[in-house]
Amino acid sequence: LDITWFTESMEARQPVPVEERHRLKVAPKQNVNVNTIQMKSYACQRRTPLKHHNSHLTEALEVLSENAAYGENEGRSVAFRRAASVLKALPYRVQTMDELKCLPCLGDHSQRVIKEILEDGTSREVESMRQSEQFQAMKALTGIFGVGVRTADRWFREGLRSPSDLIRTGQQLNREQQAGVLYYDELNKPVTKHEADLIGDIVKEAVSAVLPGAEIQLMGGFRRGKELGHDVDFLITHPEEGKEEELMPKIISWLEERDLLLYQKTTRNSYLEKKDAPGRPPNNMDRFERCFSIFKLQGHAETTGSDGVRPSNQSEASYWRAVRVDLVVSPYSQFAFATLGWTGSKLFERDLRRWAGQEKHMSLSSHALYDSVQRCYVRAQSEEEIFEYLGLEFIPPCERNA
Ligand code: DCT
Ligand code: MG
Repeated sequence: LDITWFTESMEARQPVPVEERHRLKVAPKQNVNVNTIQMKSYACQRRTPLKHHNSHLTEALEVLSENAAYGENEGRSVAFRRAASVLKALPYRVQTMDELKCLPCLGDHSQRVIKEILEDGTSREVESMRQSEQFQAMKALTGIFGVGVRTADRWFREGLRSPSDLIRTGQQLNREQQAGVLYYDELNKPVTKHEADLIGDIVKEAVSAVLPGAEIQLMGGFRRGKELGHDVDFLITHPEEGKEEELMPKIISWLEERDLLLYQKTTRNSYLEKKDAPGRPPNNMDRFERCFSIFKLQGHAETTGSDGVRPSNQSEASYWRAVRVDLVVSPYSQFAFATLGWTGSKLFERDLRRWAGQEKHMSLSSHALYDSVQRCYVRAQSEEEIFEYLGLEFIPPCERNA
């Protein structure tokens, strides 16, 4: 999870859109069995596989989205992300602009860029953005654990461009950012599924040592079938409600005693149903007991250096790498909501909450679902039940890659 993120309040204030069913003719030459497909406008209504047919277009749109985020223009950033997401859900590779006519979420700017790529193979606007000093510096600086867009932008205006500039000029850094700079290269190297599984084994051992019977689940991108991620997310619970309270400090002590942590910051559970009234402005940050950490993953045949080779001065036994790990503890009664909320993708989650609010007059969080019409909380034991309450077809995790 990115620990610095944006608020959704602007979007939540927008008027309720009329849901449209967009029909699209599929070009017959592309070997798609159905001759019409429906593209729904909310990401949580669509099946979005991990591997899709339009990465040449979506990567460009995601650069535009990233750049808008660097400029703190969240609305614009989400708009480009939505456009990319629609293309990810298409069952074929787009070849002509005609095929896009009836698709939702494709604004003028996105269409312009898509047209350029279809005609010239590349978008000049996107390429020059990607090469720009500002884009590259913002990418490098926000790539530091603990650094958000605002801080990165301030540093950029002060002439700083990279983590080494921060060290050179002796910038004041908080504890998180110090760890971020120290382990910068490691943390920017993708985590493999294999490494995620190794960490999963360690977390399982820790959890079962301090609380027998506790359950642990791999979340985030790896639950959606990704082979690489920027971190590893775990959700922990216990079938006897209440047993999970104050579990995190015990897990952390177990890990620290074994020298398995390079950094950790634990926050306590601050969710109270009565206090966190559903009328509050939507905030996508949940309040579970959680730990943002950096694991010290000990040497293993596949945990190699950034060039794919284990550093020659380190034997297998002494080699280790730094990996970002998020641990979250949920009470059993909230586990289904926590599972849904921590599976992602971010856009899928965002649209689930938007769907709940705008189409169903409900308020969804990683803790609960509140029905504003009936004025009551809706309880659920599984993700399937939550989709059903929301009037949505169940989408399995591997198709939530919006
Ligand atoms: N999440 C969310 N809204 C956010 C950030 C996160 O709903 N603004 C949820 C969805 C995914 C989950 O938390 C974990 O977050 P990340 O680790 O940032 O995402 P990921 O999908 O696991 O991506 P990666 O593979 O890069 O870790
Ligand atoms: Mg993740």
